Amino acid sequence: MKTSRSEALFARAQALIPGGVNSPVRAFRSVGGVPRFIERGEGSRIFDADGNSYIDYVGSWGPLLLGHRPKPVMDALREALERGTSFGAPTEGEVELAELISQVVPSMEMLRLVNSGTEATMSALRLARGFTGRDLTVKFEGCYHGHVDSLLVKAGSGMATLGIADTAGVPKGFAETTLALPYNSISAAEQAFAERGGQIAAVIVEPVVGNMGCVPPAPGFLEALRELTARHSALLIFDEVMTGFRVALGGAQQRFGIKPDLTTLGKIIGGGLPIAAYGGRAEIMRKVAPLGPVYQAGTLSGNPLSVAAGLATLRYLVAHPELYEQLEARAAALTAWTPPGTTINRVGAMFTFFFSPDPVTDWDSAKKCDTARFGKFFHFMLERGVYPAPSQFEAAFLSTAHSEEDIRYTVAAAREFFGA
Ligand code: KE4
Repeated sequence: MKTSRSEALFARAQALIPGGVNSPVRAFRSVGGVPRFIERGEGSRIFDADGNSYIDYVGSWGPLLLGHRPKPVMDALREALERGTSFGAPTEGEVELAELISQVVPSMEMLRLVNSGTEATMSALRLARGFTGRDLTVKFEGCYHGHVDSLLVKAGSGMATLGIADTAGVPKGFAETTLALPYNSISAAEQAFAERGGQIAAVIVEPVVGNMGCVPPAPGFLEALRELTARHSALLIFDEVMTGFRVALGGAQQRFGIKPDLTTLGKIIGGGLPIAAYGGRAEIMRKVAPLGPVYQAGTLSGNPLSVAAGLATLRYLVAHPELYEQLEARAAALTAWTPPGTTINRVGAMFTFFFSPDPVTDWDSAKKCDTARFGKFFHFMLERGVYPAPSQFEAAFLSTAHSEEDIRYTVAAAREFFGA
């Protein structure tokens, strides 16, 4: 496969941009090789600077549930561009998008639009602290909620010991406001609340994890978090930036029947443009400026282009609920065969092939994967025009644009790898 243009572009990029990329996972560091510089996308495919085409299972890391350049979104953007790009003032589209999100995710009685998932989770945490008057946050190892200072932590030694910064640049004091617990461990959550319940402002959780690879909640786990937070007057925050509108129209909270106090959304609600949201019980959201004492702001929050793309995407999904059955069926077909020595986790149209023969239910079991063998699999598939997520610890995503032929071709290539 010719990659000379990607190689040349990568060399130029690295001269000015750290790692040559604007987000670390794109650098292929864990799988090696040269990242492909993508020129365009169409439907289920992306096309790189050397003219190679790939069946795309990254989908911009989740936003492109309708595939690349879906007509409703392209038409809405062209129409919005005729009216301008940004006004720094309220617009009708923001009201319509807020109404639509609240209609589909009824736990979000009120919500605020922001520009990235990180902004959404950072704002939700600040709001939870402002509402409860408490400082501590509980998160789970292997979950990622954006590059929020206090959330870039790893677990302390004991179950309920305070977090330790997992990156340079985060003050010890920030890291120590977070408890990092094992995902799917009800006992660890119970112990943390037994020891520090009165100090915990919120539990933030990926209700289906995408960021250690796809890991579903164990039966009873989310229910236990709901009961524990309610009992201790802490807030339950569902980070549905990835699962929102993906694992069901109403997200994981609809699929699993749990009502969180706050929810963060992103990715799909922007149809590929920068947008995210946080929202929940009106009583809590009324604490947000200018109504209340918790400050949060953003120059391009609710900007007309992102809102137009988001509205077009969500209106299409609401009008075509049958797409979720199609996604379920095709994702099931893609993951029907479990290659030897691997474990497949899937919820709806997000999934991961783990290179481990054992179940993957949390970060401890995920990190046992043979990442070197994953890297070989990744490049084997890339050479055959299939673009998986370039890391064992990321979810892969199916879109409504992926055809049955795409699925057949992908499975055949994977069988060839394992056969070989
Ligand atoms: P952003 O700030 O990247 O828009 O969203 C952060 C975020 C928050 N919550 C969840 C559950 C997320 O999955 C993310 C971002 N997801 C990663 C994919 N692992 C984005 C890819 C990247 O970092 O480039």
